Amino acid sequence: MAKKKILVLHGPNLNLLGKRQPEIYGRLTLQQINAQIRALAKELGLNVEVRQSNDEGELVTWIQQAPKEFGAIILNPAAYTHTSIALKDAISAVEIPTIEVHISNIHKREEFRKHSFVAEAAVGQITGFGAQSYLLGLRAAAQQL
Ligand code: CA2
Repeated sequence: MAKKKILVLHGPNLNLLGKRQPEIYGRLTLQQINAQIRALAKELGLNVEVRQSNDEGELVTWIQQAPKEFGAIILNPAAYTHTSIALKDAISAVEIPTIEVHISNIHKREEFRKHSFVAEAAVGQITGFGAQSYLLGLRAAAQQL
């Protein structure tokens, strides 16, 4: 039977949510977003584990290890979206689906944010719906299990 557990990964600086730049990222803290993710997961009958790291290598390791325990990954790679071939390669190397999410619409911002290395390996990208992006990502991940 497919594993029902989903791993949600938040990348660098997302621990600062709610404290700075609310006009771009909203007023919810990471803890509040995580509470919304857990509430929806409960409603959908899914198990979720949520982690945040500022460290690219740690995110790579978590992605590599994910198939042992999880059926899908929801990833907001934050600034590593635009720089990290290591994350792209890790996502390509694991046999479970990864859904890329962003709070802001990366295509409506600075030029450098328009390219995502992660998108080249992810199943799809959800961008620009605020904290709802994670909830849409969870529904998409549920379909992938
Ligand atoms: O919109 C998103 O979710 C991003 O992944 C957020 C990243 C950004 O580099 C991506 O281009 C788009 C930035 C996360 C940093 O979040 C902060 C939150 C509050 C204060 C400062 C940074």
